[in-house]
Amino acid sequence: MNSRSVFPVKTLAALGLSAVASIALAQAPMQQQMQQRMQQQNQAGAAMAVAAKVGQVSIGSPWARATAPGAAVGGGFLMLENAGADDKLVGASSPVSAKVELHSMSMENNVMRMREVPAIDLPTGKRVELRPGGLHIMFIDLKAPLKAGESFPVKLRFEKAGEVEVTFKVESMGAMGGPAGSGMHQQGVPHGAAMPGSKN
Ligand SMILES: [Cu+2]
Repeated sequence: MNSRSVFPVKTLAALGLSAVASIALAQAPMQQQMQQRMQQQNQAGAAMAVAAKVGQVSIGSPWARATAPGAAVGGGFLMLENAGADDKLVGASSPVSAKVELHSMSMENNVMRMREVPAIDLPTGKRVELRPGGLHIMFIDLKAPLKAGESFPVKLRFEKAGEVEVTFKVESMGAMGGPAGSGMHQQGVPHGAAMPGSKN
């Protein structure tokens, strides 16, 4: 994954955050490790288990993390592969929550912060991974807790490829997803709030 898809430059500029984000990126070893691992995975070219396809965009391993009783928000993750012309994930909706947003997560002053992004770039021929600690789908104002073992539908909307409904499987609260899940146990970040960064 390249840095452009992790931190869409246009988005950051629009928010007036480019300088802050650049500094945070340079000073965030955790973020660098995650990017290196993602690059390794892409280079390895491991086949993605395709859960759904719309146009030239394939969706792999959609999952969400279980939430505690009373939690207002939950995180959703998946992989996207775009075999067509450049496209973008521009939105999502689901019956499990009042609202669904696309979020990025980054280190700022040694604090993990997440914020809404208007779109997630899907460059042609690239795999983009939404995962804990990085880009993710955020279910806001959950109507009920997400329980491990259950699944629920999410409609994804792409700028060019259009809409597709995908089934998200709910994994345990500590799940990092995928065989290469990092040792970073970071969960339950309140929406719009900050949490301490790595303890090293
Ligand atoms: Cu979020």
